Amino acid sequence: MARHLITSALPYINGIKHLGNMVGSMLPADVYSRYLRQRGHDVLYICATDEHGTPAELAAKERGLPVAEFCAQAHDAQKAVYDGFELAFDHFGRSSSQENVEITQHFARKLNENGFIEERAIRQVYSPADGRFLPDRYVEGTCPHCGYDKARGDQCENCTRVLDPTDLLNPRSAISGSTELEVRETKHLFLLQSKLQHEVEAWVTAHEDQWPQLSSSIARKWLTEGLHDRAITRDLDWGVPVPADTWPELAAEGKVFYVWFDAPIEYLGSTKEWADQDPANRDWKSWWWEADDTVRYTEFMAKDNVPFHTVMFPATQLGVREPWKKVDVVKAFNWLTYYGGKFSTSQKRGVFTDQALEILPADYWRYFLIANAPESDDSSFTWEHFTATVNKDLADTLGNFVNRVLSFSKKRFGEEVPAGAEAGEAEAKLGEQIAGLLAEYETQMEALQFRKAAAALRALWSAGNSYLEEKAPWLEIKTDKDGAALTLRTAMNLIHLYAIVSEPFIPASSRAMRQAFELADDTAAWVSAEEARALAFLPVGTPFTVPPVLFAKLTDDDLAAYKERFGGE
Ligand code: B3M
Ligand code: ZN
Repeated sequence: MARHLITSALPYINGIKHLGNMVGSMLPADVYSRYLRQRGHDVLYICATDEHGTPAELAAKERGLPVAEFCAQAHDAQKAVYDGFELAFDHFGRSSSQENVEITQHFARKLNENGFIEERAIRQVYSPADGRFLPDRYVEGTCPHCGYDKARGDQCENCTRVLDPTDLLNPRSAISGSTELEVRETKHLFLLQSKLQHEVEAWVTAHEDQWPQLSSSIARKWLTEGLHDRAITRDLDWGVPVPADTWPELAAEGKVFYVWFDAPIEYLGSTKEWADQDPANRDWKSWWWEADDTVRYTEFMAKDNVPFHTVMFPATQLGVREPWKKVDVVKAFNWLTYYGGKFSTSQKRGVFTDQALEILPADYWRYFLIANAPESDDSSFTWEHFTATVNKDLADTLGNFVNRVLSFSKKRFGEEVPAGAEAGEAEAKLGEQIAGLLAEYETQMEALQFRKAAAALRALWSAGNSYLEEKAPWLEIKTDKDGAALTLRTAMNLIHLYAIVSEPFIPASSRAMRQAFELADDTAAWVSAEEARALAFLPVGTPFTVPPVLFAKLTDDDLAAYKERFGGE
């Protein structure tokens, strides 16, 4: 038994996430956590909403809410969707928590003591009408190169040239539209990442052989470009305040830390939030303090977050000079596209997680998304592919098997696992095959190869279908009643096996399969290869009930309706 710390990149607070966000960080982490728990490991699965930064402030403003209130509501709204997806977090926290404030401030103080923070004066656009400094992208104006009149202070969307806010002609505030802008000098804290370059490089070198290639190649690219010193404070009303004991002047000016400084620290913060709910029994530091390093830490995220997790946050952790646990494995994902184009929150293109659950239960999505996870490359969501996969794998291969076996057996032998003949050659062959596929599933899951693990699961389901077709108990029963009973009993044992091994992917359907049988010991604990080979989990005479159809078959009308609602092509 090992201790596994698992985190998903923290979903940003400004809105409900789309399916691409789900498959790129939270869902695979949940699948992996569930698998490890079933295998008896001590798992802590942590996530949280990432709540600071300008987009949160602007989203709150758009809704006419104070930002704290907006974030509280938006957190609950996201949490409700994740509950609907059955993401089994040990804790889903908030980066605005007091716990995160304290740990973030502690990190900053330590970095400062160790000579990795410096105060520097910079010149920034100030908007008196808004009463605030404007981040580059919130200054708009006319591009000096192409004349486009909605160019942003960081870049012109029309000619793609990179800009400085002061380059813009007729600049105005993107927030209020005010044109009365000034350039003011202001002080900020800089994290001297350049001083940590070599240490980070050595750390990456020592760890990257455990990472998938996607993660290490991104880390390498960033290291080659070199680590630059970065401003880690902002002039915002909302964020982790700069601690007054260390920087009284900046604190008095109301400076807060930059969102990417405090967000990864919330992995620790959220763990402390979890512990603070039951301090007598939970020790957050035992998961994060490396002194007694028995924890294996796996992070899940989309590829755009990799630089922050493989280079920037490790630099912060190294600079703190305290033995905080660093990541062991960084599992990164490519993009899920919507018909080959980008899923986009701002353009409302694609399928959002709340809408997905309005259409179909979580298991349909969980299975489809993991079976098509953008692991080695981007992968494309289309309604055609989705409905075809649901129909073939879930409705036909799995759902139909369960229903056919249990209904037929009930009709011919009553509502108990039938006795019948002893297992013979066909069952021995099936057992071998099942044991082999189970081993393949385990290998892929442990290697974090989710598509391949899903393929092994699908192969387990198919093996049951082939066995059933081969033995054809509906014919067998005419000549060999005991043989038909054996076939059905074996198939029922497969259903129980499916209930166990499908649990990480489709937890609700797995419960339904498990609860079809009235077993004294109703746990989802994993099965060994020998148990899989024997296919004899269910004592003869175990009562069962036929569960309702596990997966509805999706029709052409359904497909047309989805495409009509969400757009396709
Ligand atoms: N919130 C992901 C994003 O918004 C970002 C992840 C933080 S993980 C510490 O793209
Ligand atoms: Zn331009």
